Amino acid sequence: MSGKEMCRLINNLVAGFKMDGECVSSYPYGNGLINDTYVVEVVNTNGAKRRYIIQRINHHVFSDVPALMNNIKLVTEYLKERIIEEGGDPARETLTLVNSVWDKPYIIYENNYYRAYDFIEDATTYQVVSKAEHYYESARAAATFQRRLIGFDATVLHDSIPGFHDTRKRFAALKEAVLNDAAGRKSAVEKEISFAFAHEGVAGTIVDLLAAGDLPLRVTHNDTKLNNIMIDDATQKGLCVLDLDTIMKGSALYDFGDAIRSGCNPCSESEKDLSKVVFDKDLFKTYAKGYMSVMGNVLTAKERELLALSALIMTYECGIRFLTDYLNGDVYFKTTYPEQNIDRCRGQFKLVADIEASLSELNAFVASL
Ligand code: ADP
Ligand code: GN1
Ligand code: MG
Repeated sequence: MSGKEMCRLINNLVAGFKMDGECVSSYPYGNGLINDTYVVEVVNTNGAKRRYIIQRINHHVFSDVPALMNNIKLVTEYLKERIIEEGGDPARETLTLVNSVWDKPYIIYENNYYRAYDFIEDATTYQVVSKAEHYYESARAAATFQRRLIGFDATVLHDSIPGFHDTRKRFAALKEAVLNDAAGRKSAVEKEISFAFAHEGVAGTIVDLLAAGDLPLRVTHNDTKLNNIMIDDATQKGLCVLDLDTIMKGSALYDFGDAIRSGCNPCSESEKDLSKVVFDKDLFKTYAKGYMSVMGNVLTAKERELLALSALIMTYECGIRFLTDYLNGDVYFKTTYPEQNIDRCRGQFKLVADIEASLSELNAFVASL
């Protein structure tokens, strides 16, 4: 999109949302792999400036955007009540949707869906862990998010991506991608395909226990990677859990495992040099401590027992999703260069191997908490 086109788009969107003022600047923002995020700065008639987030929601990934937005509306309203009860700040500890001038939490404009949020100032989302304390605090924030939603009626939630963390279904999608070889890339990634097939055995673990009723269904976030958790710049505490598109019924293990997958890696997700991609056991322990300090007395014995294994499963699942997308020709995750999805897959598989080698130590640590 040219600068001029973007200006026109953003100006029209600002006029369509109940935003306090005229747009004076806007720019693309963040590192999300799914939606397009922009910051807009507006000035009101008194000259006061404030910022908002505007997002184009990826309607190829989310097939029913109105139902998805209703999930976000219900959950953020519920969270605000809990935060007020706890004496917290409802404007900073969860997202605040900006309604459209037609009183909807989204706008349809030129065949795309857009939503807007108040910009949460003076807080940061990190791409990699720079301080162990941040990671500890991010664990407490993700766990607090789960804890605050314990009383929320999960039956009202729409499944924004059915089977999102059904790892067995993800494996079936990989098998299909291998068969189709749509982008003609299969022969170059035989090693990764073999790794994925050799680990198929873990794919059913969580889903089967959920189906048997041996793990509880909870309201979960399902995308707790590090850059979806804001850390308050002033207090250095976990502040707000962002990116609420995938709130659905699920297992607490999905959120724990995904946070470990993304945080216990000193490198960016696309690091090519695998000698640098090393699973950080100390950070695992830091996160587990933070998470258990909030959720420890809520989790069942089975959930606690599977915390370390869930890290392996979620990392494996993410790896096979990147591999599937690579084979399909990069149709799902955003990429900035052609090999990026396979680089991401290799990074995740390196972490899987590391977690596998340390599993008994990680299990023993969780048991000691
Ligand atoms: P995606 O689904 O594409 O990952 P996110 O909702 O995670 O999109 O947003 C991308 C990034 O934008 C986040 O990682 C965060 O840095 C920033 N962001 C999102 N919402 C807000 C907000 N309300 N205030 C400040 N920053 C935000
Ligand atoms: C996507 O939206 P974002 O960038 O926070 C993806 C996650 C993956 C992650 C990998 C809806 O998360 O499931 O784990 O990329 N979100 C969706 O980085 O598919
Ligand atoms: Mg995100």
